[in-house]
Amino acid sequence: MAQNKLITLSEFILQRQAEFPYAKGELTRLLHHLGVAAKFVHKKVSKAGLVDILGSSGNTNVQGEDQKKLDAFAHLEFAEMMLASEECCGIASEESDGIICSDNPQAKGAGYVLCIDPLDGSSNIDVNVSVGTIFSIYRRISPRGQDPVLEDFLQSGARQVAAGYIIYGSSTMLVYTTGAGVYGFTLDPSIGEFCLSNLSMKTPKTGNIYSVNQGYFTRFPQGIKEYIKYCEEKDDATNRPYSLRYIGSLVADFHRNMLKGGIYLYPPTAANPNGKLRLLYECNPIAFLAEQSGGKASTGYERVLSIKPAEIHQRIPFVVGSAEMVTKAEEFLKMHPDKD
Ligand code: P6P
Repeated sequence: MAQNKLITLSEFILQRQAEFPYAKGELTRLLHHLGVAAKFVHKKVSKAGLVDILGSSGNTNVQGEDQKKLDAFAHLEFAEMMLASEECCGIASEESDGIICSDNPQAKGAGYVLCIDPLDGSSNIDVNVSVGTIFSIYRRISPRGQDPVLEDFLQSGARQVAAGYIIYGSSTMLVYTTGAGVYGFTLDPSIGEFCLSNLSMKTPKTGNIYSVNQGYFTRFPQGIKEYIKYCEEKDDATNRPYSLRYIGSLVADFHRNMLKGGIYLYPPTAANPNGKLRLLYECNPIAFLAEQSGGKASTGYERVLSIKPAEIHQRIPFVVGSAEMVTKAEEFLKMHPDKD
């Protein structure tokens, strides 16, 4: 029987290079460097309990959140590796207030910018629950040869040329899209390579899993409350009640729902009228993957990928997953408009 040929990430990207809109090898090198940085972060995450990398760094990040040591490590690892690739001229990171550029003239001449959440769900690190890196890549608008400008990062999500995540879970996987489907690679630590494991990932049209922080139920808009009640009601014809699965790590919840079918919701509350998740480096890349795998991503009212960002750390309400489930949630929000 033919041995299934092992296809590494680098080999796959090269094979598919012809499909990239700008097949000059630049995006190939960018994705390759991303994979290398992911291996370094994997190494630290996989033995976090054994090295002095757990716990708080003692700093708070620009979001005012406690910055974990591993957050800071992952941020530096990806920032240095991506700028060193000389294909990325600047980075917008959850862990940095402003844009990160390089003094290297080669990097200034690069054609891409990166938006990244270096380690999402980091509050889970100390309790050994899956965490993830989320990334989004755009072609720069500003001319090459100078530092990037804010406009390079404030492009709508529909203009992403690549996006994906690395999930550091029972195995470490890199999942990405360049707009021609979603592909998953599993890290084989014995050879240090990400190997193709999921060809053309598809989100089931519907499912019976809903992911939301039920503890905030009383603070949600009426339409979300009604949708959650709908998920909890018994109805054999529509396979309800659904199961509530909420890991507290967007990448882990999204990855499971993409494979099995399901919906993830991070709604607005009075205290956080735009929700918690960031548009540039959480919602847009996940929305690109969702749509490329046949799913759907909205704020509950509008398509995420159509939003023109106003600032790099902008937050939006987020509903993502199986297309029919997201549509149903949107219908409840329409039926129960928020009282002003
Ligand atoms: P809460 C992690 O901080 C994160 O950004 C997502 O990964 C996760 O789904 C969500 O926030 C958890 O937030 O408020 O429910 O603890």
